[in-house]
Amino acid sequence: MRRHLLSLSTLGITGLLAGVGTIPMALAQPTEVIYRAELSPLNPTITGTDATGEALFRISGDDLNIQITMSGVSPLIEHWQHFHGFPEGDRAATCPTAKEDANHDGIIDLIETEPVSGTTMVPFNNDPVAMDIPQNSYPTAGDDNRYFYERTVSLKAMEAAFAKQFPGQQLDLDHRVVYIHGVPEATILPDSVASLGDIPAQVTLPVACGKIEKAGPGTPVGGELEQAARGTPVGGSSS
Ligand SMILES: [Cu+2]
Repeated sequence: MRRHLLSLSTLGITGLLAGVGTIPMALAQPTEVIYRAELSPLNPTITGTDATGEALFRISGDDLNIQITMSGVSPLIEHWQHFHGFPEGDRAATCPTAKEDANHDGIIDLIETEPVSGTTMVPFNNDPVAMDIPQNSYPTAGDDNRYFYERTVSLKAMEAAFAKQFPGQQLDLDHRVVYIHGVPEATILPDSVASLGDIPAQVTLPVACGKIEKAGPGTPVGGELEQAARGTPVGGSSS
């Protein structure tokens, strides 16, 4: 009987040790969390093209890697791009539909997006953490109507800058929407198209939007669109 008890406890300790042994192994592998937005065209009658693309947010340790791949955007101009959301409460932003064209001019301008999308929050320019929106370091599309944008920022620095600007809010990526803006300066827009302050409406006109969602395991990332936007020749010869 005594021997039996002893052997049980020995087994218990062995099992415990085996369990402890696996924990450091699991921690050693930093897990990547991925959020993704599929961007659909807005105001295609103005742009004359369907601006589509993908935004990816990869979080690994303190790295927040942001990649935005667009095609069908107006060429050779800078495209402002941000995530928008609600600065109060925990309401999730959504992309506008035709219903949001409040003044029925056939165009969804930036101001008309606010009831469903909230406000401009984080810029995807040279320095997202600076959170400086009206600034000319956004990506410029090539003459093939495409661009690829990528930045890696410190997640902690981004969260701190965000909390400072929007007290009580967290990044909450899956409550936000990504917007791509911009048509050429010469684009004629009716006076009914509103913008922000004295920024020309051509700069802020939304051309694509996508809701950010947490990507499940096995979600394809960096697909054909990204490859196409990078200009990788398909079946052709590289110079
Ligand atoms: Cu925006």
